[in-house]
Formats: sequence, C-alpha cells, structure tokens
Amino acid sequence: MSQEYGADQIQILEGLEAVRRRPGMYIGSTSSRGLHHLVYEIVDNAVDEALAGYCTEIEVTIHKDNSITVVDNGRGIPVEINKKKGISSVEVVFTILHAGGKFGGGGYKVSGGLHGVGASVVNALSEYLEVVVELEGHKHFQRYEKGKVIAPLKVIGDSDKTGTTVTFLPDKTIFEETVFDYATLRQRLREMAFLTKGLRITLRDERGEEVRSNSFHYEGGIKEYVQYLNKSNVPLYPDVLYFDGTVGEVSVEVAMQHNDGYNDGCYSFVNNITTPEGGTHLVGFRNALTKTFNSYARKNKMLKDNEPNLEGEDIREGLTAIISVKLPEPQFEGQTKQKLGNSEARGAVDSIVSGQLTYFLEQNPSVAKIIIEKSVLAQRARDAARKARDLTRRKSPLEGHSLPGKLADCSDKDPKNCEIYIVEGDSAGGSAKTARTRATQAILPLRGKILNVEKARLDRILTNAEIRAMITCFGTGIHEDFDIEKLRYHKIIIMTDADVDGAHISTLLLTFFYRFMPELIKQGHVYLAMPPLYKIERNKKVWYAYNDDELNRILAEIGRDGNNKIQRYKGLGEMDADQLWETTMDPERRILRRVNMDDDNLSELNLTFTTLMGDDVEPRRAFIEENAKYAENIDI
Ligand code: TSJ
Repeated sequence: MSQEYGADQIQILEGLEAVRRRPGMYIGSTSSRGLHHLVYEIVDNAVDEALAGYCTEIEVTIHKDNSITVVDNGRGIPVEINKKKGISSVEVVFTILHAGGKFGGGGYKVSGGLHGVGASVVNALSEYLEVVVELEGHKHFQRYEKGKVIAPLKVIGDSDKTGTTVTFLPDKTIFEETVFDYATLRQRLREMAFLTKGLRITLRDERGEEVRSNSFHYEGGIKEYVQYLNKSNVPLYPDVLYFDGTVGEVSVEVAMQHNDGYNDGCYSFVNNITTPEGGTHLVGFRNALTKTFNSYARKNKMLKDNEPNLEGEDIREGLTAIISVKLPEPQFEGQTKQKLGNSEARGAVDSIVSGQLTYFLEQNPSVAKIIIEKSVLAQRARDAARKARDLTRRKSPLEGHSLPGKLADCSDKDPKNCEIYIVEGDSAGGSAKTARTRATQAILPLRGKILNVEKARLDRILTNAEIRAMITCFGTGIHEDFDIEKLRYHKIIIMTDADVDGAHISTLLLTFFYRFMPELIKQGHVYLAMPPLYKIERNKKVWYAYNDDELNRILAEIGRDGNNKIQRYKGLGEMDADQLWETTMDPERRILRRVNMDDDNLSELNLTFTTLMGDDVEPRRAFIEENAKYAENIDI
C-alpha cells in the first residue's frame, strides 16, 4: 500500500487495534451477545437520526453469509473533509474511537450520538465494512477491512435521495458465534420501534429458502408498547395513561396501565437503552406514583384518617409501565453499569408524573377509583402475605427443623456438592428416593399440578403447600429477602415426564422461580432433567435414546431387524429405580439442560410468561406459532 501514515493515522490504527485486541472492553463480550451488539450499535446511529427528526425508515437485512446491511433514509453522514483530521467525516465516524468504552473502566461519555460505543468499534471487528452515503445528488462509497481504510471516500454515481447504508461482516476470528439469531434481533428492533414513535424498522432475513421479515411501526410509541405488554392480560380500564415533558436537559415519557394480574411490570429506559437495575428515573416514577395516589385517596376519603398509606408495591400490583428518559450525559452505576445515576432524572420524572397524574385522576375519578380499590386489596393481601412468608423461612438448627416431611434430604451440607430433584408425582418420587445418592442428592416430590403463580395473589401463593415446601427447602427466601448465599443446593433439577403434562408442570415451576427467585435462574442453578424417550433392547444389551434422532442412530448402528425390542417411555413411573438412576440421575450418564435467562429484554421475558401462563388462548397460540418453528433451545 502506497498510502503514507501521519501521526493521526497511526493513532487511529492503534485505537482500532486496541479494539481488536480487547473486544470485550468495547462490546461486553465476543459471544452471541456481543455479535448482536454490533447490529444495535449501527442501528442506534440511524435511530439517532430519527430522533433528530430526519429519518423515518430503517431496514436491517441479514444476508446468507451472516453479513448485515442497515439502511436509513436520513440526511446521510456528512461527507466533507473534516478540517482538523484531514479526512472525510464518514471516515472519522468509522475510524476514530470514542473516548472510554461503554464497558470499560472509565465512565462512558456520550459524544456525537446519544449513546453506544460507536461505529468505529463495529468497523474494527468486521472482516469488511462498506458504507454508501447518498446526499446532494451523489452516491459516495468507502470500504474498510478489519477497520483499515482501503481507499478514501469516493463518488460512485448519482442519487436522487438521501440516506446511509452500511454493510458489514463480523470477523470470524474474533467472535465465538457468527450466526445471527432472528428472534433476538426482532425483539430488540421491536423495542427500538416502540421507543421511537413514528419510526418504521424492518427486519429481513435472506438466509432461509424464503425471505422472512417483520416490520415495526408504532405511531403511539410507548403507549402502544404498554398495550402490547398487556395483551395477555385484561386491562382494568381502557386508557393507557401517558405523560411527557422536558425539565432542563431531561426529556421524559411515561405510559402506564393496570391489568387484572399481580405483577409489577415497570420497565425503564435511558436514551432507548434498557436499565434493568432501574436508577434515578425509576425512583422518581415510583415516588410520584405513591405520593400522588395516596394524596388523592386521602383527599377523596378513600383512605380513612386511621388507615395507613398505600405502599408503592400496592399501587404497582398489576401495573405495566414504560418510563423512558433521554438526557445528554447519562451516568451509569452499579456492578453492571445498568443503573442510571443522574440525580436530575429523578426530579424530572417525579415532577412530570406527579403533575400530570394528579390532573388525570381529577379528570377521571372512575379510573382513580378502580386503581385505588385494587391497591387497597393488594395492601390487605400484603399483610396476609407477610404472615405467610414468615412461615416459609428456613429455620436455623437452633430453632428446630421445619423442613417439609416429603423432602428426602441429602447428608452432605456443602451446597456446592448438593442437588435437589423436584419430582412430579409421589410414585416417581418414591423411585427417585430409592435411586439417589443419599449424600448429595435430595428429592422433593410434588403432588400433581402446582399453583399457577400468575393467577394468584401473594398471600394465596405463600399458603400453597408445594410452593412453601420449595421455598423452605431452597433456604434462600424470596423477592427482596432473597439471599443466594443461603442456597442449600447448587443444582435445582426439575424432573417431570417427557409429555405435555410434564412440560406444563416444568413451565409452572419455571414461572414460580422466575417471579420469586429470578437470581436462581440468572446464576444458572436451575436445570431440567432429561429422561430418555426410548429403551432399546437387543440380545440382553440395553440402550437409551433421548430423542428420535438418537433412536435412529442407535438402530442404524445395531441393525434394524426383529431382534430389537423398543419401548417408548410414557412417564417416569414406568422406570424402576435402577433405570431412573442410570438414565436420568447418575451424574456420569444423565443429561441436564441448564435454564438460561437473558435480561437484555425483561419486558419481553415477562410477556413470555404471562402469555404462556395466562387464560387467553389466542395470544398463547399466536406466541407458540411465532416461536415454535424456530425454537431450538429452552432459553427463556
Ligand atoms: F453508525 C453508522 F455510522 F454506521 C451509521 C450512521 C449507520 C447508519 C445505518 C446510519 C448512520 C447515520 C448517521 N444516519 N444518519 C446519520 N446522520 C448523521 O451522521 C448526520 C447528518 C447530518 C448532520 C448535520 O448536522 O447536518 C449531522 C449528523 C450527525
């Protein structure tokens, strides 16, 4: 290459080389998650153009080779030569690293766009990246390889429109996973469309035989997001409440609506990025809600002078809400840097929600009454639940044993060595108790169907015998009492029949874990046992197959003739203790599937549970149809 390198160019190369050396510092990881982050990074830039008011459409295409194209109809990245750097603005965008990576040690500063680590990071981590900018009648083009400029930006033709098109192929030497997951991208792009009202985002997948696509466009923005999240529940009133405004440099948007369920479904965002740990904006929202409803209820004699205030959680029972703030320099705190720290956001959200909610309640007394009556019921249930909860605390040895009688505990007391099998039915429970290794394997049999925690209030849930048994056995406590250090068994293994009922029971159990002890799932303590589907016998030798493919493989190996005896297991009960041990419980031979949980999109995860466990058949059918064809694993 004949290009000469000046000091600036050398600095640029060193910058992008640093990204390639330590990609995790810039995109979090080089796993599937980091791979998908590349797309969000590029799309974010186009969304910024939409937020600025110049772009209405974004299209994302996954090509056959897992390269990605993102197109917008914005103004086009400026093409003129940047005086300070001596290169085009386009080249600045793709080759100059922002100060401080998002996931790095130093505080992440916003420069240029509202968020993100910048297109240069995507460029550095791509085998190639090509950009086309259309503006002022021309079509400009530039190509990079592994972040390096191949040639300066040049005009390659005419154009009568404006916009930016970026195509990139993630570098296979950097990413452990280079195949994009359609559902993952779809989820995030849908979320971005909800958060940016009026913007149309289309996802296209060219990898299959037919092109697959989804298009998201919500004129109602987060108001429609709340409707979408409430679609598997019954709303308590027809309106979605919506408040917005700007205080100083903080712009605030809030949408909310109660449903007849019992969960708190409030999700917060900063500059369109989810904040699963909340922060000042969420605190401001909660304060405003609690204060405003209590003062309305007192003023209108719905709470008597001698009655205590409603607590925040009473008012948030069954509430679905989106809190979206935008501010120029967000400060993120907490271990995972996902908690907003800016104090000005608290005041901004509080004052906008308090003011506009007070007005709404005065104008809509019937809605106010519905919400306050539900909150009062929640308040009473909370008292009852508190009493029930005390009964579920695992007593210390001094206080004597309160472990459920059905539990066959293990003798080893080191949680790292211990596992507990939650077993469907007393008969399978009996075999499991015989089969187990007493030192390290505990067995808790559950009788029949367990309570659907989506459909009951806390007080009723906590008096349910099966639920109580699990909480007491695990030792961790629930909700805000939860303490992972107290976990008695590092593996919690759900063992149910490999049929529809068994799958239903597993889902009920997972729902319970997700709602009451999500950390158990997040930290990878929850597993599904995989009992075999088939037993094959031939000349006194035995094989087990865990799926149809495996059955066929075994048959192909041993020969398909009349000497094979094939048994299809209908339930755990058909196996004796020895068989159960060999196939499903022996740590050397069994198959366990660990249950994963990705908290990138908690609102969507929440919806998955309400949809699967709710009363409405239609959303459930639609959900299963949308996901089943493509579901390959049991990630929830
Ligand atoms: F990330 C990226 F750089 F690769 C990228 C940027 C990718 C995509 C698909 C779009 C974009 C992008 C950037 N779309 N629109 C813009 N707009 C600007 O960069 C822009 C245009 C005009 C002005 C101005 O002040 O006139 C300012 C900016 C930042």
